[in-house]
Amino acid sequence: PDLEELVRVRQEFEGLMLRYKFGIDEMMTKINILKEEFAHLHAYTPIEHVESRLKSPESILKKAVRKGATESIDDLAARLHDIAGIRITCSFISDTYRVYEMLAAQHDVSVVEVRDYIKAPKANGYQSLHMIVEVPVFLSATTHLVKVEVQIRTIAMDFWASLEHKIYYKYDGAVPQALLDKLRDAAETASRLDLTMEHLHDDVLALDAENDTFDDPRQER
Ligand code: 0O2
Repeated sequence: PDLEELVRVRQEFEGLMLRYKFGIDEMMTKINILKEEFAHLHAYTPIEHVESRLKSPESILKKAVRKGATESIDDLAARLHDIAGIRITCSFISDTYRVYEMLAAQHDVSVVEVRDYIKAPKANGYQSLHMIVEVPVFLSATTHLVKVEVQIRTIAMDFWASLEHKIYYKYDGAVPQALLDKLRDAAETASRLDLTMEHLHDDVLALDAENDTFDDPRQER
């Protein structure tokens, strides 16, 4: 391609990345509003921690090549759903679904796809609730529906996923079987811990309901 073409493609790509950043900004505002409202209304928030990331151009290109989405920038945007990513960490499994429902219910958020790796964990043990949403971004002259991947998981699932991710990259995908087996075991341990914590939390709520002391938003359902 000639220089003019390169400049044009670069500008188009930068525009695309900016729209994804705005998509993240819109979703982060929504999530932070929910978090703050919970803190204001209740003694308890289902959202522990939120982080966001814009996929790097290098990772976008790698994934685009892997998926064969290299025709055009529009092709890339249509086929890669996780250029804009948000990760929400919750204390309990029930909270992950609660947060999912609160986001899905917003009028300007449309859920494009859901992958429930909590109900059906991946073969390696990975657990998380993924939703791809489309959110409108209003620019000076145009409006864009921007896709954002929201991953919702518990603290235990997040702990497991971040270590697995590091190990995966350290071995460039070729992780020794012994480590894969240990990771699977660790995923089961994390899953058991989640269930134990959920039951414990339910017990505390039940006791508090008897004493009428704890303000539990889940009881409003
Ligand atoms: P990174 O480095 O986080 O950006 P597809 O092949 O398109 O059908 P895709 O796009 O991989 O599926 O979607 P999926 O399965 O919903 O996974 C998207 C993201 O979820 C990944 O992005 C990871 O962030 C996370 N993820 C999925 N599987 C695993 C896993 O086994 N371990 C960990 N640690 N994270 C996982 P990227 O682009 O792969 O990675």
